[in-house]
Amino acid sequence: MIKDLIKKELARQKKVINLIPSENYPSKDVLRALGSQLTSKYAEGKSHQRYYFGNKVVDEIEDEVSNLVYKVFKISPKNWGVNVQPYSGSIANLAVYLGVLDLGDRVLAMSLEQGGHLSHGHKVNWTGKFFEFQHYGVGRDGFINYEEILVIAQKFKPKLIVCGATAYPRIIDFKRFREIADSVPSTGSGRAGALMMADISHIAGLIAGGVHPSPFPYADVVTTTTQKTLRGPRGAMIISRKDLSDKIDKAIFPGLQGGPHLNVLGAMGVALEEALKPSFKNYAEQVVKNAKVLAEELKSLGFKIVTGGTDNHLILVDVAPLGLTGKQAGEKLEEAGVIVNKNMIPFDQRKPWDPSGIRLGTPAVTTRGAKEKEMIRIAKTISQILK
Ligand code: DSN
Repeated sequence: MIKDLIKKELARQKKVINLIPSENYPSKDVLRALGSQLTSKYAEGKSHQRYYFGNKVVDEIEDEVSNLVYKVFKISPKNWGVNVQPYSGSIANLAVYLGVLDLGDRVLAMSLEQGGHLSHGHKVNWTGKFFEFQHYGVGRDGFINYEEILVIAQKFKPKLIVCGATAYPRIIDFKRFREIADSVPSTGSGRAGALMMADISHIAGLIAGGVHPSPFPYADVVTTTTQKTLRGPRGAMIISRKDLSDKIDKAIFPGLQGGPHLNVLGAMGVALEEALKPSFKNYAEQVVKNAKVLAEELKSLGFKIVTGGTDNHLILVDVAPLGLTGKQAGEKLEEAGVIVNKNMIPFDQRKPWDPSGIRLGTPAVTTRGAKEKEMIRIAKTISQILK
């Protein structure tokens, strides 16, 4: 029975060391909200403008979740609109494109192969089919090369520049992206400058905890999932400049979605309340400290770390020098109870199904209380297993 399989999965989760950087363990309160009666209500439409009745309490919940978003990211409702209804990050990103662009418009984003995301216009993703994407990557050293992006942007003249990544271990310079977006020359039809969207799905919790710079002083739109470093349920949100938010809201509903998943929305609110506590700041700080120690320790054990280290919660390891592929390394680690994901490394000659790297992260183990001492043990364990 499914309930037995859920118990089995819980037992697995308790037994392993989870180093997947996009996973985390939400609190019991978040889980309770997810499993609450909120799941049974329909609330199509925006708060206070619903197509169903019986939504007085739900309106209060959605309003409060939005208020919490403003508080957590220290932004004002005067300048920003918040949509907490997207079912996932991919839908949120697609909704932004559909809201602010016309089909076929040009977008510049980070390539999946060098750290981006499928929904940043990969050719197998609908975002890549609906719009004309060009991609930037990283330099040979693994760092984003802003000069190169500037050159591409000047030539390509995108209407939107997307920044944000799923496999980039360094600080993202949002100010620099703003400058690049502002420098995009006119296309001839009068438009100069590009919109800037920051997909902060991986680092939202770090931004909330004050350990990564915020995109809000610079971006026009920010999207994020809520289940990663933010430690909430599987869901997403879009925060956009006031003059853009109406079109984006319409792209979510009725454009792409039906009724919001209110249990997720409630759970998101609980996670945001938790993110406002001083203990969350400590958590975010510890996530980064742990990642730095893990990277340093692996390096001292002879591992090849992309960019030589990390500024955030994740580490990319090139396992080719060990005579292994990412798939082989991941399988060996799983056999020993250490869970990672295989990942392309910049300029990888191998394919995504069996690339040259693995991606490690500290959000989940930090939630379980791991500190620097444990990270040193984990690095040694990884080394023993892979060597
Ligand atoms: N799949 C997520 C990750 O692991 O980074 C991004 O959607």
